[in-house]
Amino acid sequence: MSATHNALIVIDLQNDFCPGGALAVKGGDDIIAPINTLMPDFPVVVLTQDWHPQNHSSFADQHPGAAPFTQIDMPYGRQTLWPRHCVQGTNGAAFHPDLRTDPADMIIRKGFRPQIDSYSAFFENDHTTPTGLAGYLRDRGITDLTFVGLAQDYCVAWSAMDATRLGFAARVLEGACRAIDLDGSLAAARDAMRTAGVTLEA
Ligand code: VGL
Ligand code: ZN
Repeated sequence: MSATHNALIVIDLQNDFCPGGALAVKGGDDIIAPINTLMPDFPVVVLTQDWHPQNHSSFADQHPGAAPFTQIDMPYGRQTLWPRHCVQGTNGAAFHPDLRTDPADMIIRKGFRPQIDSYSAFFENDHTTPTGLAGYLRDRGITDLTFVGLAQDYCVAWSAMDATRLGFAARVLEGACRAIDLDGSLAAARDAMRTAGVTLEA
């Protein structure tokens, strides 16, 4: 895997997505040691960080009467409402303390605009507004991406599907991901990823 055109993309390994966090993913911290072990195999390592302002529109508490894990219509499409999580500068938004961050060449933040969510590392949820990650990877000659992290059925899946749409080869190491699995969202995401040409590996 040390071929110079490969990058490891570690999605949202932050305290709020790990047990005890505001939007905890079951077993989210189980994948940290394996991910740390993978890092030296890749010439480029990128970490993403969900990074929301206090008044982010994906928070259920910004919509009077709305409960977390329900959906609303936003100008860019359907949006699931989440418990308040990964607020900029809080401990919940920090990387899990066991995650190695020194090997990362690049840390990209997303979801910082109040009016739009950003699951993907490449585009906000309008599928149009870029984060800049594609340009960074292309400038570095990267063609093949390996995705790990949280949550497999949201930010990992949306990132991997955008990667194939952008012309990168994309694979997801499922053993190094954990899912929220809301109403069958993991099965749906796995089907959608396969249809998009993402390789799912154990
Ligand atoms: C995520 C829901 C809300 C994720 C981020 O990292 O998968 N999910 N914000
Ligand atoms: Zn979020």
